[in-house]
Amino acid sequence: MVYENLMLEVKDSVATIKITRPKALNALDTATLDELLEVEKEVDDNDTIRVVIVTGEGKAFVSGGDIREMLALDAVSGVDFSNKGHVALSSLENMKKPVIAAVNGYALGGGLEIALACDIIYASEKAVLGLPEVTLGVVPGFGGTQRLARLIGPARAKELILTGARISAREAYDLGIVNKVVPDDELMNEVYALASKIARVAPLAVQLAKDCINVSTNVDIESGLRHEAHAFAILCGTEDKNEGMGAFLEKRPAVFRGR
Ligand code: DAK
Repeated sequence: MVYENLMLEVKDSVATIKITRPKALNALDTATLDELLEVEKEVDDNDTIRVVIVTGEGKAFVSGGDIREMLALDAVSGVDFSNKGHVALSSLENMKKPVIAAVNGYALGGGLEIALACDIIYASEKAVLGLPEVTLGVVPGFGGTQRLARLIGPARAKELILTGARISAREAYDLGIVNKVVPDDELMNEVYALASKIARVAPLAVQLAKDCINVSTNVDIESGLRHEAHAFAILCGTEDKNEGMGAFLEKRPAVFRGR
């Protein structure tokens, strides 16, 4: 598949999706949301890929929803735009494979919302993050009010969202939004190192561990524990579980095949 507003690179079982719409600092218009949904499917369906990285080209990760396009929306086209955004970001959050956001620069509005739908966020020390939608007369519409409040608690989420403040990567780290802040020129190396670590362990176990943690944010503890038990039981039926435990006992490195 050929994309106009993003690039897909696959290397050593790690896929990198780079959003490349420099004329609007990688802002999300309808065409980019469509492509994002397509590439998510392509990557999730490809069994050779174990880990996914999402990043942006140039000085922005993603500068938000496309303000020019949103200004022109009416009630009917607004529903389409809104649905596309929700589908693309929910699908990102629910990808089987783990997704790392490499926040290389501005991650504002829909940009931060994309990062929040990823599993782990590493940020350049130059990155600027925020949900400035109230400064434009709207609310975060791609899940930001829900995901940020669950991640850092309602009071801290309200302080950010109700002011529309832009914060540094270090402040985002202190709030618990970002996992790690790294020097700008080391961001991709650090992210690849993390991706490689995850790519080396049992892929089905990684996928189900991600799924269990995602479920944990939406259900009571008893339901979550039942889900975890089922995941464990499924993994007991895999070749990788026999390989992992067998390799440990035979004192050799395990070779996981995702079966
Ligand atoms: N949309 C469209 N164009 C954008 C853009 C954006 N979000 N951000 C930047 N650009 C364009 C600029 O207009 C400019 O275009 P030209 O003038 O060259 O044609 C070009 O990118 C370069 O931008 P600047 O000249 O402004 O570059 P600077 O380095 O000076 O500043 C900046 C960078 C990122 C600080 C600044 O561009 C900026 O503040 N951008 C806007 C950031 C922002 O407010 N983002 C939040 C957007 S609102 C919903 C779903 C989603 C949403 C809402 C509802 N529903 C489901 C209902 C989401 C809303 C948002 O994300």
